[in-house]
Amino acid sequence: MEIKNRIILALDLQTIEEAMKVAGCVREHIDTIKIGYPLVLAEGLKSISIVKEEFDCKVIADFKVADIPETNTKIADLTFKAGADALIVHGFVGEDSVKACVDSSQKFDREIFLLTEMSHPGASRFLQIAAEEIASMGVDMGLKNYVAPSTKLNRLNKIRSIVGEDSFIISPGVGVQGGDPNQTLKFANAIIVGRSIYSSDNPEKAIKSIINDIKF
Ligand code: O7M
Repeated sequence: MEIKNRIILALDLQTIEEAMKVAGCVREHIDTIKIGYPLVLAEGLKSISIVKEEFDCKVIADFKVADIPETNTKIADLTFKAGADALIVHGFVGEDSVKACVDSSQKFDREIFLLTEMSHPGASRFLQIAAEEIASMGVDMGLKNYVAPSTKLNRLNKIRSIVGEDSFIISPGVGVQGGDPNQTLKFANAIIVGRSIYSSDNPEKAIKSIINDIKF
């Protein structure tokens, strides 16, 4: 996936009006938006098509899908039917559950991202232990898109070494959670940024400052 300025906006607002306002402020600088539960639970799945139509952008649906295969299929089918270009899927649930989402993505000619390890401190207790095996499972399944944390660079580096240089890693945790854009982009293809942009008094200034800091 090509991502303008290597930045994905995490649009974790809870009204479509606020979401459109923030995305409108930064529209010149991005072409990929991540929409997750905060906006979709507040405003519905239609948020995906509303954002796509207004900003002519790619939408990654962050539903961290983690259920049995049959339920995953339903979730993925609904998400792709709603217009999402890609869906984020948890890896810890195992190959059959992930495959259900892969099959759905292929049916709709869309993509999935496999979530290997998470950025928050609590993830170190359970998910970190499984993360390398999750990444290896993704490789065995032929997957090319991954999510790995910017807040734990040694872990991000490790995941990169497992999935290989030709895989595409997107990395959350930059900014408020402590991750650094340049350090992260040594190992990841793109960063995911939410609050540093949407909670700023001036979202456009905030994104420009991140872009200026990134040494391409
Ligand atoms: O920049 P923030 O901290 O305001 O937002 C980060 C976004 O990335 C937010 O939408 C989180 O839900 C998401 N995220 C993480 O912060 N950590 C993770 O490990 C994984 C994700 C994510 O996007 O998962 C796919």
